[in-house]
Amino acid sequence: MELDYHPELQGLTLRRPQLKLLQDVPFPAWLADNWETVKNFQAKPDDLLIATYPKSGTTWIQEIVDLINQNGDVKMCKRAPVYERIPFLERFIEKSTPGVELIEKMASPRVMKTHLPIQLVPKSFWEQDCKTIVIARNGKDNLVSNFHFHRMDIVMPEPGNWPEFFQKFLHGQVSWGSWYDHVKGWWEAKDKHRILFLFYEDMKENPRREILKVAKFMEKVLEEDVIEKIVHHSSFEVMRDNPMANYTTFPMDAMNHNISRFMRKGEVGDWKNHFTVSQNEDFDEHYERQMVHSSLKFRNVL
Ligand code: PPS
Repeated sequence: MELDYHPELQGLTLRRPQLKLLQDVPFPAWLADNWETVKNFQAKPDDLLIATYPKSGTTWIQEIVDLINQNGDVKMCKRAPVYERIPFLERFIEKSTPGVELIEKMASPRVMKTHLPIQLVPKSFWEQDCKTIVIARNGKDNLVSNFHFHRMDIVMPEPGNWPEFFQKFLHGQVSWGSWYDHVKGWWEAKDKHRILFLFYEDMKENPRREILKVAKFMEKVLEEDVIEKIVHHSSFEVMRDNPMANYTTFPMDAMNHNISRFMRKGEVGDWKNHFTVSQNEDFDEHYERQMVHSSLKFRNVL
């Protein structure tokens, strides 16, 4: 594992943050405490925003977008870790450059990621009519991935044990709030702004088809051999073994891959290895109530 990419961060004594409410949505304290900076972020018209609920396939889309922008030049895509090539807008970690500052130093056209729910996205993105790529993942797998991520990433609040985290997730008492509100909010916004809405399950089913949708949205025309390269280099196995895509360049005292790898399984349906029969019934019943009025449909949920 690469450990010296961020010498300034080695030996940090990071403590897990508390959750703090911001307009009724819970966030890690490091974000809530820096909210004004995020809120006042100035977007530019050619900015591309990748917006997701955490653990929905954000990094996957980041890698694909960068591969498209670099016309499949894999070496160029290894110029820096993915979180520096495409910074996280609302990230504020002790001693490291805030996401906003990384973005401000970038040349246009800039690409950045956010996990913000639609109602909290800085208004400059809409004033500038920026494009946004959203990827959503079925709630059950999202819950499982989120649980393991909380275990390994110290900058996330304490997850508790599996049954505890399960309940917190269902009731939206986790960072970036309710999965239901988040996905429904972005789904409803998709016809009002320039938004491409993708599903993790579709990407798994046919990555080539979804990559072509992304390229079209970015107004890029790709040669056949470039498409092949992008499909290959954005596959789970290749990204898992690529230090510039798999977060192993991040200091171990922030993300501990011995507890759970960032690139953990990358599958659809892993929830079946975690949910008890009664948890599954609880989830389905809750899901039904939350989603009854929405036209948003996920596969592999029930
Ligand atoms: S984060 O921290 O919110 O940015 O995480 P995010 O990137 O959204 O989600 C991480 C999960 O996505 C899986 N992943 C992939 N799946 C399939 N193919 C590719 N290429 C890929 N890249 C990342 C990653 O393994 C996490 O899911 P789980 O289920 O935990 O394995």
